[in-house]
Amino acid sequence: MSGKQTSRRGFLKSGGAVAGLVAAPPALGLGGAAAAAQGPEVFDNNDLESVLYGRRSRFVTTTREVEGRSHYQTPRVRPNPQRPSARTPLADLVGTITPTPLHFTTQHYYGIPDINPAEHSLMIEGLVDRPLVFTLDELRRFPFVSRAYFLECIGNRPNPRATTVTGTHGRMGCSEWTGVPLSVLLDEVGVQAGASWIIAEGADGGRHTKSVPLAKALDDVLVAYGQNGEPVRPDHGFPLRLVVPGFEGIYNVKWLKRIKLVDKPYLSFQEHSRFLTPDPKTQRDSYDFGPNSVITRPSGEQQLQTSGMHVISGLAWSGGGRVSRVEVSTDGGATYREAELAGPVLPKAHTRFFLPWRWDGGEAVLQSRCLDERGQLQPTEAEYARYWNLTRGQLYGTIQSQLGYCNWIQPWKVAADGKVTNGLEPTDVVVDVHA
Ligand SMILES: Nc1nc2c(c(=O)[nH]1)N[C@H]1C(S)=C(S)[C@@H](COP(=O)(O)O)O[C@H]1N2
Ligand SMILES: [Mo]
Repeated sequence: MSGKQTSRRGFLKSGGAVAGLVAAPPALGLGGAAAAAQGPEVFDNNDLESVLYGRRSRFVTTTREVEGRSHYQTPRVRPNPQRPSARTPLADLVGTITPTPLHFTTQHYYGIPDINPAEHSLMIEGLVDRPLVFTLDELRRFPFVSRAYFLECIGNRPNPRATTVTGTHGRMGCSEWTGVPLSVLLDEVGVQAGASWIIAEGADGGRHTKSVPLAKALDDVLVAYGQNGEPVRPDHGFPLRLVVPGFEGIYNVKWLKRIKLVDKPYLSFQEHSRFLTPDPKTQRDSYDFGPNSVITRPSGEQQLQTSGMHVISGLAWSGGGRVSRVEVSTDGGATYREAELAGPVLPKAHTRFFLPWRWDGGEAVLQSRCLDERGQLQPTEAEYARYWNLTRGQLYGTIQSQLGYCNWIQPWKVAADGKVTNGLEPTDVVVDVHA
């Protein structure tokens, strides 16, 4: 093992090693802790259980990260603390699709329902010609699409207190969703003149409800039954969920059971409880999320072992469509270079980028910025604050959902000893609510 390690480093030092690095990642749990940790037991890769339902190597131990308490002044709103939310371990992932068991999950109030798909149905009613109830079986008889879309909670925000990229951006994932375009079902029921919004409702105890503009519903919204090639898992809405590409996560109603066509948006509980703000200049709803990106490697708590060739890699995405360009800076934003986009660049989906980088062993500040196909450029923290006329205290002391989409740039600082830490200036108060 150490022999291999040494020879790989020798190879890297001798240069021209970028391809080697990509072809032979040391382990998915990059650097130190995760790579060193091992599963609790030795299991047999050849047993029937592994044949029937594949499992990962016992040397890969990455898990989701359970959400801690919100800021101490934030009242405990969840009566079901046994079922916390959890973040995606972004630093340990490669590519663009989030493995479903590692996809973040946000849970409001009532836990995960145990739904028998044979007894579940979707009702579409309200301002329609023919109210209809669709069983799962009936939905499977309609034309469908499979599309990769990111799903992100408004609770994601660069955070000076967070030590890892999971802490700053772990409330997101990207899946291939399969389902019936809502436009197809709306065609079936016949939308009446005067309808301009839909209300979507879930079957969880809290009856999670969200208003969605009809124009969006007719555009690219899906009634999804598949996620990454299998039925949507219970965490994520089994057996049916709404997928509202590029919009705030809260729109993506899980355990979807009812859609009502209405003539105006309704302020549901979820929409007023933590989403209203006294300042009319700040937005209540985040429709299309703006351009965003973050470096996942190297990122907080990772350790560069040696100077020389590295690859800086991360994710870029935008609710406004495709990522058109990602730029990476190694000097805290003084200069930027264009990164390469690895893999397909799909609208409203995570796009993996990388930039080969020769580390000279000195201090560096790594950060990325995304330009999307609408020409929108990801702002710095200072630009964001100036635009909304907010102090740094307000930027981090306000609940995320009351600020709007927090897409400013997240820098990572590399010290001379190779240790990577959060590059944002410290601040006194950080409110962190997983909305
Ligand atoms: N029925 C229902 N749908 C829901 C929620 C919920 O609590 N109940 N949470 C919403 C929020 S705030 C987010 S960010 C996403 C999270 O989806 P995920 O758990 O599949 O990652 O689901 C949304 N849909
Ligand atoms: Mo959310």
